[in-house]
Amino acid sequence: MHNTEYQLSLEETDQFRQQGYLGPYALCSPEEMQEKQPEIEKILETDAPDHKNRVHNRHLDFPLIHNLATHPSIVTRMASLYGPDLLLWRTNFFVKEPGAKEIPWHQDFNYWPLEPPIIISAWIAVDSATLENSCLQIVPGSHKKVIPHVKATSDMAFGQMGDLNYIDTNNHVSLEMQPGEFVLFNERTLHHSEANRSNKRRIGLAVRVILPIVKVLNWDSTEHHLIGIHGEDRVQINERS
Ligand SMILES: O=C(O)CCC(=O)C(=O)O
Repeated sequence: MHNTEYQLSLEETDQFRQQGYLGPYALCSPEEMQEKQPEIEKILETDAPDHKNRVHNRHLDFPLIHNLATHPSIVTRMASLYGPDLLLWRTNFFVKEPGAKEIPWHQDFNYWPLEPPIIISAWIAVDSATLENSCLQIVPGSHKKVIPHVKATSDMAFGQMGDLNYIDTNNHVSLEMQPGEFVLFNERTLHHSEANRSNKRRIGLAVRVILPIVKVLNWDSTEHHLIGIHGEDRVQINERS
């Protein structure tokens, strides 16, 4: 059973429906996350068994990452929003060293092999994330509209970006976070981060969770699999033979 202390209020679930995001909330204290940073740095220096990219799916080989991704502070809140049955699909680190490029405005559903593309993400600050070192920024309410995505310009960190002709970022919110804090957002919430113009590294860990009705069309590797993190999978459409 997950701790009821993390269950969301009606006001919070309503905010998520209206704004497409919630938080920041604390997963652990800044000091506790700072204690974990050296191990996280080591993990990022080792090859991932399941995938050629070191920043992907390290919850599969490191309990520390699994425990962060499945912390009751995250999972109980996700269950308040999406119901009891939740599957962990992916994790990935966003490491932005000084000088790192802008991550363009985008909606996550555009990139992912999921049908239907229903995903709730938690983005956990490993380092402190401030305006100075390119914290996550989102547009409240943007999840109500699907934005076409086009080829990104060469100054961007992604190959595709939301078409700026359809995007109004005037009311964007900067999600500054202490280490150990996280936010929740959904697959259509427009978000981005500026180029890191500071001399401070900024690492975040994104946790992607799906519902059992979501079919995974493409796996990262043969070892990649879903992990039940709350409730049960009554549908089993992703059982791999
Ligand atoms: O870490 C960032 O700057 C971007 C994160 C992001 O795009 C995501 O979590 O989907």
